Amino acid sequence: MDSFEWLNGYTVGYGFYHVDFTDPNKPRTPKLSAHFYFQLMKDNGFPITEDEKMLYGEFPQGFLWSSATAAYQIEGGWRADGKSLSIWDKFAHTPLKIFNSDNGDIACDSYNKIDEDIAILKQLGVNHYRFSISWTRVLPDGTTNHINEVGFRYYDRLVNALLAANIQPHITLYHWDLPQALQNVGGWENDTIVQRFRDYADVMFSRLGDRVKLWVTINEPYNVAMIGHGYGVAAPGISFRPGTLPYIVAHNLIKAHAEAWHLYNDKYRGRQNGKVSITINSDWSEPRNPYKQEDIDAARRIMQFYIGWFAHPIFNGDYSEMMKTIIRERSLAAGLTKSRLPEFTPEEIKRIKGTHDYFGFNHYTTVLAFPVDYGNLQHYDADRGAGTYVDRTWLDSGSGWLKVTPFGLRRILNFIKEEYGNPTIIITENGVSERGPTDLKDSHRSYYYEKYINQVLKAYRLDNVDVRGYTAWSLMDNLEWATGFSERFGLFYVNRSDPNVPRVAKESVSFFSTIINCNGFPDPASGPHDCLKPIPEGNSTSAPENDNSVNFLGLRLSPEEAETGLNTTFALLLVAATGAICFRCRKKMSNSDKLTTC
Ligand code: PNW
Repeated sequence: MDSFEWLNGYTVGYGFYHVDFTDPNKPRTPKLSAHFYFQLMKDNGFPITEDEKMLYGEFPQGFLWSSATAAYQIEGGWRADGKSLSIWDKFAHTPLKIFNSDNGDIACDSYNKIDEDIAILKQLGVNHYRFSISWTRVLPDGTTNHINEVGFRYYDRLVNALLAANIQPHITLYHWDLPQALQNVGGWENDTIVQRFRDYADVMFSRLGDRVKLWVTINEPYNVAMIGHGYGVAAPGISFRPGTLPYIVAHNLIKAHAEAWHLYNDKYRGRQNGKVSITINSDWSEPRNPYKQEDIDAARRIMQFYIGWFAHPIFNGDYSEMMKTIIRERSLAAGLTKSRLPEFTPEEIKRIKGTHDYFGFNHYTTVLAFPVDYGNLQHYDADRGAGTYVDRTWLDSGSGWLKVTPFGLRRILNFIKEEYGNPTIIITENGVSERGPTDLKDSHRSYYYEKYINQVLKAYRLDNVDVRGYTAWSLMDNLEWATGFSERFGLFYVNRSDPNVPRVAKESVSFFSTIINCNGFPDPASGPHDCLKPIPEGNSTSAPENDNSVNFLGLRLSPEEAETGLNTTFALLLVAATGAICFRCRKKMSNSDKLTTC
């Protein structure tokens, strides 16, 4: 237990038990390490845990393998061909907002590099590609008053090129780059945004929906509401009403998503037969001390205020009772006349509930939760009443907020299954960053993907979570928002000092593409497995579910090509084999081997 530590007195505690020296009874409370040591003694050592064990096995047929990017982070061409400015163009050109004064003016120049981007997707072997549309490239003033045909053509060509490469597009309509013209009239705070977003979605569904079957309306509404309008470290950079504005913004984001989904459902689904949903991000939150009820409650509050803020209205109907009660009580206690959390009308609750065709989910890391009392501070963080920290033994990444915690992914997938009615889940982002000098030997990324994807496999096979797809963030190094180009999430390195902005594979590319090629983790005990062999560049064998191509000698061919190939090879084989068989059999027979080996 903590005790008198010589020259340091009672300021330093070495104990498994905390001792409260201010209390005359000197009560002892176990620290987490006491539980750990207890377990160690019980196990008499360090047996490998369930979390750490590797599970061998495959994902279901037709599993969606993808990689993701977002328009502002990769496209560049910030004023090309009639594109107007978004809130991120403005934010990035405001001094001191972005690390190193980086901006997305050129970024990875993807606006001029469709062929290069398709080439690296093929090299990776994905069957889907998730990217987003720059709203101001298509609708410069944010409204349908003027459609910028030249800007639209970029996406039209990109979609066609993807399909020609047998890669299905997965399009995000809103990945944070709101037209500045709409921000000038209040942006997400003004509820006219709901109709504006619906109009924009209408243009995109009508023009691309014949070829695009997977849509995300809004990426990470939590970040838009909280990081953009609460903490203010993302565009539009507002932070002076953290107790009200994020809730108003979130309310409009949810309504905008629901209207876009209904529009698709009513007007396009019959003809286009695609799937539309929202992508919600969340960390997994563990209690700091799993034996302490206050910490368990704090971890629960974090989940309800993070993933639940958006998932509850869309999957279960309305905000959770927890959010409604806490925010109402804290608002009234501060002398306000009503809750700072806006209310949905009964009609709105009904209209929003069920507006999903799958659960789009972004996940990176886990936090440890403990309760914090902020008095009557009117702030989202104070409403949540919890603080977070991380275990210092967790592996680091290039981003301060991201620790390598694979176990959390399986737990949060199970949480989604239990809490939101066992939805079909598509993981729309997961990945890890590095910073510092360029190093193509990114073993930390291969490690991250192996461990996280294996947890997805456990969720699917052992827990019956209906997970149908996995998307790696990101295809290439890109503008990591306020931290600029300093934090790099890419599978491909992008050399931005070369005018051609070439993409160069990091080592994790072949690692990830092998997982895709094997559709999981084949058991070495039943090997050797062909899928583990290195894939020749640009010769991926993965194919989407609805693709009618066939695997012929490790190549993806159309049935016609395969038939021609088969006939030719058969003829060649006949000629070659006649001699070879006779030769081998003669040889073996003379060695008195069994004939069956021939
Ligand atoms: C997501 N956090 O953002 C975004 O969808 C991507 O555009 C981004 O590049 C990627 O994750 C990596 O950051 C996040 O601080 C940004 O917890 C920040 C956080 C989480 C997600």
